[in-house]
Amino acid sequence: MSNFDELKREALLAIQGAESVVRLRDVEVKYLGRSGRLTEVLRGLKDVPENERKEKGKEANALREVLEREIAKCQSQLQDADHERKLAAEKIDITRPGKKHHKGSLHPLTVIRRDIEQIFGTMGFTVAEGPEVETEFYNFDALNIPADHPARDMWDTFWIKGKKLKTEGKKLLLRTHTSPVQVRYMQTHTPPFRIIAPGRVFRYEATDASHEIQFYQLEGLMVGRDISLAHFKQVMQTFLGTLFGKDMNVRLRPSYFPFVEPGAEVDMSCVQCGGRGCSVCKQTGWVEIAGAGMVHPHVFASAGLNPKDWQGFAFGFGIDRVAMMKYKIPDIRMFYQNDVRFLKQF
Ligand code: YSA
Repeated sequence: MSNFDELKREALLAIQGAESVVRLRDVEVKYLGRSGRLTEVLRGLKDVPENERKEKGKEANALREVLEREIAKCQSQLQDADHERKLAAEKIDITRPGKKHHKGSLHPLTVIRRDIEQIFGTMGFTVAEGPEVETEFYNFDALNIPADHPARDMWDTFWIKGKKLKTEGKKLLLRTHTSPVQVRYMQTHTPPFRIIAPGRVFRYEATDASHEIQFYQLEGLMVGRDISLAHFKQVMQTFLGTLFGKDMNVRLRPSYFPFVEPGAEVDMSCVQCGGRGCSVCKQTGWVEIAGAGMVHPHVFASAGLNPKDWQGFAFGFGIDRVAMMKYKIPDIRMFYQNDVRFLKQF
């Protein structure tokens, strides 16, 4: 059976010479595939004289088994070698410095708004909201500022041209303060209540280090049977003391807003110099932080509440200005420039 010996020798050489799994597969196809050399031999057995056929068939099958076994053995060796090579190539050097993944962060105005909401939350205040596109009625009239009132000049307004609200026949505007939320809330809720209303407001003003044309305010309102300015001062003291530290002092100065009587301006001791006097507080030791007062009877009336039954205080401050003091930021415009170098510090 020199044919079989020759075939075996040739096939074994080819198997041992295969340097990869792919090459080995080629060898397998060449000898054992459907048109492979040994397969052809097996197929040709039908033409072999009958007395030899059995013997040749046996030998051919034995050769097939040998080749299959050798191929399997060689395949497993090649796979092991492949695996080893891969492991060596992909070896992880755990001493190398890692890749830094930059994490996004909340905007400083969001951080401070959440902190402020949390502090007022501990005093029982809930959060209310109102629309940024407001009617002249809620932004002015309902707050005791009729069309011909000189106090309208206190707020430089972006009016929305050509739009009228059918129900009230009043012009639309971008709200100049969050005070309209007071009226909207009182119209739909029965006292006693205490709310804060943070939100975006708009003013037609020239910008500088402390003025933006759009910024954030936070309105506060507390109404009950016997709420007084003494309650207000304590609420402010607690709020500012928690946000800026226990040494913070608060004072009220008489002021004027059409929607409160009496009206007040709230000052806090300067965080920059601790009240000793510096350029931030213009050497006074105090920084103005909010407008406030006792809700005017006309405002109660325009919200449908009887001013003889209810009294309360309201206040409003600029969230941006509070954030500037808290984080010692010199220019309000930095909040809106989207400079990642600035934003990623928070
Ligand atoms: C007063 C009495 C109340 O009972 C209730 C609320 C108020 C506040 C009133 N609605 C108001 O808007 N007053 S204000 O015109 O003096 O603005 C309040 C605060 O907004 C200011 O103290 C300041 O912190 C901030 N602010 C005003 N104009 C700004 C500004 N912040 C940034 N850019 C501007 N252009």
